[in-house]
Amino acid sequence: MTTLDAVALDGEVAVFTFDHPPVNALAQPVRARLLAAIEALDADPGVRAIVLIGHGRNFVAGADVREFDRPPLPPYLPDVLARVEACGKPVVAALAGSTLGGGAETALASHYRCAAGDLQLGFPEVSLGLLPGAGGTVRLPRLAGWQASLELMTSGKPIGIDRAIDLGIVDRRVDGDLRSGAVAWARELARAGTPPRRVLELPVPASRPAQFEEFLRVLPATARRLPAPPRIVEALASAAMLPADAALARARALFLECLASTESRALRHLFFAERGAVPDAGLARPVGQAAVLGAGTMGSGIAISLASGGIPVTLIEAKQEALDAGLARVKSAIDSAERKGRLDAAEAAAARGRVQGSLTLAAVAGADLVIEAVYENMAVKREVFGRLGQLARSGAVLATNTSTLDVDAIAAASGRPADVVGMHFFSPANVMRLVEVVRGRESSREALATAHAVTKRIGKIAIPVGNAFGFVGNRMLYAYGREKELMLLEGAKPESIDRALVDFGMAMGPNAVGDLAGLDIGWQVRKEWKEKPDDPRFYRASDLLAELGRFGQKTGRGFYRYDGPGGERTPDPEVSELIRAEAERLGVRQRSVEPGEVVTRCILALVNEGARILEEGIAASPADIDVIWCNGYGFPRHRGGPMFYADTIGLGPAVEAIRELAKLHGARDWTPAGLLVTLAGEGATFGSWQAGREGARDGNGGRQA
Ligand code: T1G
Repeated sequence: MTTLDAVALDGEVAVFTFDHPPVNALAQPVRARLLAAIEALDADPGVRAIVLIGHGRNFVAGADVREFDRPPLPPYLPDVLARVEACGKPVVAALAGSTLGGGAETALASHYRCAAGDLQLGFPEVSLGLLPGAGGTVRLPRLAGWQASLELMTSGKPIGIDRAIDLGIVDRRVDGDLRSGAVAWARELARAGTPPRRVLELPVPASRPAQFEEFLRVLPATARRLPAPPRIVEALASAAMLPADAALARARALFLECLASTESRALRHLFFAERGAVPDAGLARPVGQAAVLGAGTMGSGIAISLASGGIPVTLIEAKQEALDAGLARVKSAIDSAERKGRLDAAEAAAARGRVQGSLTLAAVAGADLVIEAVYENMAVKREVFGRLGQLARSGAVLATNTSTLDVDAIAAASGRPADVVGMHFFSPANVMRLVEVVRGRESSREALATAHAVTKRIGKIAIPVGNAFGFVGNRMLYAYGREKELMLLEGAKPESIDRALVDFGMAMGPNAVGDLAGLDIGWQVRKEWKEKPDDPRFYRASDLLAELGRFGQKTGRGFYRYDGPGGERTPDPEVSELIRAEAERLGVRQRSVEPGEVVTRCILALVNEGARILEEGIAASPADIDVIWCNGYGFPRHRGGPMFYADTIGLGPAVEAIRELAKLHGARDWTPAGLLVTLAGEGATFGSWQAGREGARDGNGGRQA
């Protein structure tokens, strides 16, 4: 597309269209086209006003994030936007859909802004470890004030048209055709001789220097520790204190500091890793109706996700009271989503209307997709799939939500294993965005593609995994947990282990997570787990507490006590005493365990197990493992996931550290994975290894399901 292609004349009004699929990102060619167009139109006597508009449903979703990992190419966005603002004729930005980051900054550099009702305007740079680097921190406050600018840029959350108008960012709403509405307004401005209104020339709103320190102080500690949020506040404070040019230069310098940070590289890595294409998308079968077996916590959570995602669902249970409880959970979750504005009234009503209950398994007959979420027991699941294989219509996809059991054994019971896949949702299923889509030995590409497509359709992230004990996430969790359990026996307190990992960035410590999920769950799984390591210390602390009925939050006691007035979590010295006695019985000498050791052992256990999983092909890429751990297990996003993190510490040092741990704790758990040793030996990274494989694969046809 040439500059001329991007420009159309409508009388004395020129319309520049951003047309760069899929989201009109401001890639280098787009920036060059915009700059050339503005210079040409500004000099063209026949043009008296300019409209900027996006092709398709979005205005502009920001800079092209892919370019941030390459050497920067001119023209640079700040310069392009300075030229837009300097234009001698009114520039009207016609906004719709995603108007984000550099797209919002382009709107602010324009002289007037109108928008359609579906506007989503925001500054999501912070979620990429960045800050608005093209003048947004200097222009936005001149329209919206300091507080709103601080909130918009540190939260990254978009706002709708009403709020954008209230804040003075958008001047007017256009109902009906946005383009003709914008052109009409631009013509009106031109004929009225209305001069350009440059935001940088607007007065700087009054501010209190303390205002910025105060805002920083109330930011969550986790945000304050990251590079971007404090720099956003500093860039805004500079805009309050310095002349515009100096403030723009300061913001650019802070932007470049963020861009070079490991945290931003990690977040950009996850941005693209979470947006992988649906494998074999063309093979996916249509899903107009779904059924969920089991209305427990997982089943009802899955039903909520399907219904909120637009898919009618029948929730099936054996007993009336269980069904009623499940339907009540569905209703209250949709009600709360409406209260919190995640669904508007119409969407909430539609979602409620899509859920119905049934007490007969035969109700699956009308479903294109059946998701089983019954009790985690092989015999129970095989019995259910035996009947499902008979009752479900041919071509229907049969998914099991098992988190640890053998999908092939379950599939075999159905008599139609090609239609069977695993769809491993994470609790709470209506909140957690991750689904491990498990390919069984005989799962068909159609069935897998259907599971991936439905997962994306309901707004979740589908990651393909192989059928092995614990698939990817839980298998790595066992290695991570193995180390924390050993350190408990070696003398570390549950709360100090959790503190060390939370300080590393984990959303929650493993002992608190155990109490939340219920220590009885893992205990049951381990009792059925035939191949578990033959080591009396293996998960001995958790099993001991479970044997004593300390299941965690659900019994008021687990690794912590929850029986205080507010039910808040408090350390329980009795637990350390119970574990000390058990350690003595097992002959484990207790000692002090430093936080650094906790992090090293738990995180390297993840990395090493992740490498083994890649060797076995249970995960398709290191990036997939990172997405699983950041979306399913609370691994810190600013560290990019376990495999990306390993690349940041270096695979050589990681292998050395693992070999040191082998000397201290034995080679059984601490033999470095072959892949890790190979890559370390080559001075390579998981990232370069993946890129090499993708390069080879793209040579022969994309991501395997
Ligand atoms: N750059 C490059 N590719 C992008 C992109 C971007 N900004 N946004 C989306 N894509 C690709 C994405 O990888 C996927 O590709 C496809 O578009 C569809 O995306 C200077 C520094 C706009 C709300 O952070 O939030 O501006 O997988 O699956 O669900 O100050 O994409 O098909 O090959 O997400 O409809 C700030 C990021 C950049 C917005 C659409 N902007 N994008 O959601 O589709 S930094 C952002 C989104 C910046 C300035 C700073 C969402 C969306 P593929 P998708 P979607």
